[in-house]
Amino acid sequence: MATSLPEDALFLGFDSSTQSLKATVLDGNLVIVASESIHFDSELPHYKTKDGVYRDPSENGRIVSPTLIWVEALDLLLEKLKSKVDYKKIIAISGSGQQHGSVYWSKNGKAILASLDPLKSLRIQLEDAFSVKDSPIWMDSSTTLQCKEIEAAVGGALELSKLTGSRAYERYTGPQIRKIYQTKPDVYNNTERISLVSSFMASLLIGDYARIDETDGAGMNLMDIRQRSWSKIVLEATAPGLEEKLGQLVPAHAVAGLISSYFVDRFDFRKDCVIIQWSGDNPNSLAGFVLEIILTSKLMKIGSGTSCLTLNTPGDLAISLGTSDTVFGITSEPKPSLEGHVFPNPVDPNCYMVMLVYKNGSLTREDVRNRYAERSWDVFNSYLEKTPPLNGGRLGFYYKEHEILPPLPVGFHHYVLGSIDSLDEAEVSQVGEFDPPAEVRAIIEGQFLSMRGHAERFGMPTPPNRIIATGGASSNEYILKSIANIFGCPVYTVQRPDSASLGAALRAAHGWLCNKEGHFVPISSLYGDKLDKTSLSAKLASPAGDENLLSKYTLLVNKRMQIEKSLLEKFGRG
Ligand code: ADP
Ligand code: XUL
Repeated sequence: MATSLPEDALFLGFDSSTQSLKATVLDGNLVIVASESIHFDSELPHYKTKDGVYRDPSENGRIVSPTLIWVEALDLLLEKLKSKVDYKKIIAISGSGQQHGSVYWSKNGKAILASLDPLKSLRIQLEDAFSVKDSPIWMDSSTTLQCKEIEAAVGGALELSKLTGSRAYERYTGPQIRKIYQTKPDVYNNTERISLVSSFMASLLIGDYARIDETDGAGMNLMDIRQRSWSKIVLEATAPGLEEKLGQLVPAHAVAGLISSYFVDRFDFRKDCVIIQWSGDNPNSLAGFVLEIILTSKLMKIGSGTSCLTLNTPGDLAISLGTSDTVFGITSEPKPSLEGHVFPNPVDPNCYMVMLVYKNGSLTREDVRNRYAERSWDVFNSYLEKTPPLNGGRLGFYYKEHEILPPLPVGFHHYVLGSIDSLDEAEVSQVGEFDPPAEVRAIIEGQFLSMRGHAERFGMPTPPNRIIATGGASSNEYILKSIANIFGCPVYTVQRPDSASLGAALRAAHGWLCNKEGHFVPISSLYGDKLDKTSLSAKLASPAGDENLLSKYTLLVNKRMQIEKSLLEKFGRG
């Protein structure tokens, strides 16, 4: 089908992430024309966040973010972006939010949203709009009790996973809501609506409560993954009267509403600019990933029901190296299990996305860099260069935060293998710290050996056809080289590491097109005859490592998984 995106139109995508709010603007040829960002700690210092969050010292594992920081960042970002972009040309906006985080609207939330004064800032006007000031976010791990209760109520962890796409996870919104209901029942009762970060930001833009989309909604442990509707049994196991507070679900490509008059009057947006449903950050990155696969393979059949870009071997994988590290791919036949997550694919109703998530991503790499590499990525990289692959049998487990996968508490564990020539039989001994260069290699190898081991266990392809890396750390070619060696495939990067706001801009264009046609159209329609014009295709960052090294890493993955098992037996949350 020929594309019908107007040549002179612009599409805006946001990414409300853990550490920043970012924006990417695409033109009608899907070429990036502008980008901008607000870094929370440095540009909104009055909130006193560290890495965009508050770690509560009085409660083990409680991690929240001030809801108003996201509100203030939106005004500020639009002010900054204004000099680069003619807002009158933007015909659709969408966005991405860190997944699982939740916002609790007070009883006057809807009225406040509907009567925003363009002469005043959003922050001043929204100060009384929330029943909970600080939003629980994905880094929180304080709801183990609630997870156990919800799993028990539906017949166990595997049953919950089959129903909702994931077993109960501390950061998931259902357990977080249950905790608020149990510990602060008055606050729960005084909450009119509960939004995800994604639907919250969309609510600001439409001046009304936006619905939750089916993809990000799957990150709550509340949605029936096959029916794509709230599951009565889990709702009941979570909190009373919850369905009313959640509103209805809609597909990610749906229109949330027209832009609110606040933005028309304050920033000069056009009145008919549509807001497409926001979704989670990983699903938005997946939208870019899907288009990348189309671009490379020229496979223009997505959405036909039979040509889902599946995870069958060989397949492509995406790795996002942001605050969290994630690995994800696409499947038509999801098999929810005790590990990993299944979400509806945000740009193809016939497919699903599957994903593994690590909490100890960029911030833990930064911690090792700060302690052993003079706080410098250059020094960190020089250490990676001067240490040999396999690190002389030194293996490290770095959990600066309670980890999601495997579920291990904060702690650092160092091991040395007796020999790297016969890895499968090598003795393992626990040791203290390594020298600084070996520490640097151990964290990088450790993170990606773990990712490979769990990806294989979850049924992801090995070796993958290729990996597309995104997120802040994907700008580091030395890290990408280690990934290519450990996974045994080439690693590609996209033009800009912020794949979530780019994916959101693509989804804005896709949602706009679906709305114009009056029905769902495959995202491949966006490209039509413009395949040669777009600058979005991925570039080779590192070729696959050599076969011999790959087979050694295969043995090392097994060794690491055995050690991990023993750590889980000793310290695991069970
Ligand atoms: P998020 O979207 O989750 O807020 P980003 O994708 O913006 O996060 O990534 C931010 C992270 O990128 C920082 O925490 C930083 O550690 C990491 N990063 C930036 N540059 C480099 C680099 N050269 N090497 C490794 N990591 C980097
Ligand atoms: C996904 C997850 C994180 C957040 C923040 O399940 O918890 O990746 O989306 O990026």
